[in-house]
Order: sequence, then C-alpha cells, then structure tokens
Amino acid sequence: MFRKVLIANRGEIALRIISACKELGVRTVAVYSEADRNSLHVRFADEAICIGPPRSAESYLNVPAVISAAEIADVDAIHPGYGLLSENANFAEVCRASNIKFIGPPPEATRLMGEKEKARQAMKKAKVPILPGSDGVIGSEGEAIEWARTVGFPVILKAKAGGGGRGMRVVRSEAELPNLYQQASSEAANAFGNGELYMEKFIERPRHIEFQVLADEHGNVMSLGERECSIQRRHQKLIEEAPSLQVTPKMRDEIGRTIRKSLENIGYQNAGTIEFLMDEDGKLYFIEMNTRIQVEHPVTEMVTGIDLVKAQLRIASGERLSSILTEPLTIRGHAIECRINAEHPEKFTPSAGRITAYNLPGGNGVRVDTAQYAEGVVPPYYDSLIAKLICHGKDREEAMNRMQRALDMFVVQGIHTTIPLHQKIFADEDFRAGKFDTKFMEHFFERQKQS
Ligand code: MV4
Repeated sequence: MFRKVLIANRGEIALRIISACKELGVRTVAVYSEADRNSLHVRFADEAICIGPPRSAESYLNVPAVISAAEIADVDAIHPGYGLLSENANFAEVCRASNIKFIGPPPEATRLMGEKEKARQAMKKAKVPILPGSDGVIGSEGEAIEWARTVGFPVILKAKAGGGGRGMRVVRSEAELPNLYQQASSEAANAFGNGELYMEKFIERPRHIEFQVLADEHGNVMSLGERECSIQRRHQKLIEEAPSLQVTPKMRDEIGRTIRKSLENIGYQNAGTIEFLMDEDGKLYFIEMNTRIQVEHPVTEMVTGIDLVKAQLRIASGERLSSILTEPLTIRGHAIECRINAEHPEKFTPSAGRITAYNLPGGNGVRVDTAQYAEGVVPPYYDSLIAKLICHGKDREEAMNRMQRALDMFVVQGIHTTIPLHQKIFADEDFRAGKFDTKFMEHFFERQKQS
C-alpha cells in the first residue's frame, strides 16, 4: 500500500478519499485554493498545500502546481476524485513521467473512452449492445443523410469529443438535417476544439442506467451491478438509486459478463462506469464510459458492502481483485442518493454564501457525504454540490421513507438548497411507483406549475 497520497480535489469527494486513506493507514496531502483555506479537506488531511487563486483553472486544474505540490510533499500517488483532472489523460501521463502513481485507469484507456465514437466501436467489437448508428465519425453532411436513411429518423447527432449534452442535436426529418448538422458541429468545435460528429438512433424517453466496474492491474474485471440515474435536470443528476427496478438478475448477469470481457480486451484498470440507455422495451444500449469514481458511487457501496475508494487505492497499489473482493457479490436491499446542491430549488441558480445553521440527519441506514459545516462558506467558484444524502433500506419503500424523514431532519440555513425540491419529488406518486425516465423532471415542473 502507498505511504502517502495527494488528493487533487476539494469538497465532499476530497473528504471521502481522505477517509479511505485513513482507514488504510495512508498519509494524506490536501491541496487547496485560496478560497478553500478553511475547508474540511484541509483540516483533516495530514498536510495541506495552497496551490493558487480561487478559480479552478489557476488552482485545482493547474497541472504544474499540483505536480509541484506532489513532489514537495514526496507522495507516491495522486487521487484525482471526480471532475477536475480525473479524466485528463495528459495529467495521468505527467504523473507517470514524474514517477507518481495516478489512481485511475491508464491514460490510453481514458483517451479511448474520451473519443465517444471509438469507445462505441470498441464496445461493439466486444458484443456489448450499441444503438444502430454510423460506423465511425461522419465525414460530411451528405454522409450524415446517408446514415440517417439507413438508421431511420429520428436520429441524434453527437460530438465525438463530447459529453454532458453539448454538441448534440435530435434530427426528426431529412429537411432539417443540414442545419442541425452545422449547429452540432460548430457547438462541438467551440466546446471541445473538435467538431467531428457521429450518429445514433434517437430514443425518445430513455432511462439512464449505468454499471459500476472494478478492474485490477492483472487483467481481472468485475461488474458491481447497476445504478438508475434517470432523475436529472439539464444533464445534472438529482437522484440515483441501486439496484434498478428495471434490471432483472438475468440482465445484470448478461450485461456484467459482456462488459467484463470488453474491459479485459481493452486493458482497463481501476474503477469505471459504463453508461447505458434503456429503451421503452427494456433493452439496454451502451452510450459511453466514465473513467473515474463517480458522484453517485455510494449507492453501489451501500447495496454491495464494497468500499469503492479503498478498492481504487488497493488496485492502484497492485493488489488483485481476488484479495479485495473475497466474497461472492450480492445486492442487499435498496439505496437512494439525493444530491443536495447550493441552489435555488426552482430557478437552479447557484446560491453561494455562509451557512448559518447546519444539522445533519443520521441514525439507521442514513449516510451523509459532505464537507460543509455550520459557519462554513460555499464559494461561488466551484460545483454547487454541498452534500449527498444516502439512505439504505431493506427495500425501495423503506429507503424512500427513510429519505423523507432524513430530508426533514436536514437543516441548512443561510443559503438555498435543493432539499425542498427533493421533498416534493419523494411525495410524487409516479416517482414512488418507479414510473419515470429521463424526461421526468420536465414533466414534474410542468405539473407543479399547473397545480
Ligand atoms: C441519447 C438520448 C437518446 N437517444 N442518445 C444526453 C447526454 C449524453 N451523455 C447522452 N444523452 C442522451 N443520449 C440516444 N441515442 C438521450 C440523451 C439524453 C439523456 C441521457 C441520459 C440522461 C439524461 C438525458 C437527458 C436528455 C437526453
């Protein structure tokens, strides 16, 4: 195991990683921006180094500053958390060149999965189901029309370098294709510096279901089951749960087996998430892979009993999956996570400022991952996530009831949060019945306006 690890992140995930290191007897080094001087990740790490001004580009995303801190503190490894530098293959390469272990997949795997169309073809080769679409990127408008005729309308144009919904256009007829092709391409060029597009059959009302995987550095891969993440707004997830009501044990086994083979072929290492869309017939199709630990990893931890961040550290220090996962995988009960953001609940605008009162719920089956505290300040420079409230129960009903009482006991004063929104969602009949897809929040807000 490592002697000392630098955590190249902030907020709740930095604390989550510090916790895992402490449990493994690993020393920790925090890095922080001038805006995060009084943060808990600074307080609970063994050492802390200021790496620059508040803006992320000048601190948490500043590769020379992070690497310098790692060298000064003499760490063996860096954990990037999620966001920030976590899916930056160049950063992983700089770590490698500096003899510092990057706790994550090799840069080659990150690069492959970052090129969405290459990832799609790699999965297709390994017999993971993908949607009908173009073979590779589309060379021209004319080629786009040819593919659309083959696939059949509606289709969706997506950016090869994309993610997060940017550079995407739904095309419903041949007449509107040229315009939408140009729009998607220039949006992608602006956002990602690459305007190349590919095409897929468009699913009108998909569910978003993702599979958690762990892979060691000896060629072994394991699937840890799925998470249901359809409750989102503007590509920001609000609620995640495990397992999915829509996934049968047979589907879980089949998908698990194929993604395991495909990741073994690719030479994937460490934690990762494979995203699928589920169509109206309950069929799953690969869309993309995230090569990092994700925000919603706790729901998988709660139902499997596996500490995913400790597993990441043990894998990166060379341990085999067989020594980390010593018992056969079982899915126990049901877990749900609510993302608590510092936002106005209806307008979804950031709500930075000082927290004047903070009471965390607890008790049976309740977990809160947060780096906030009473009198703490939410700076305006970063992601607005301030806490994750995770409830586990023997079944979905118990987990939901537990969530409702925990939301009632979660007090945040001084700033606005998404707690009132979650209280309304957990009172919604359709949500409680598991009747939802990725369009749920749009319809939910429409219903709220009417009543
Ligand atoms: C799709 C789709 C429908 N059909 N692809 C949005 C973000 C990007 N990661 C993939 N996205 C979608 N891809 C096909 N072929 C609908 C979406 C989509 C979506 C996906 C997951 C969760 C929320 C979403 C919200 C809107 C659109």
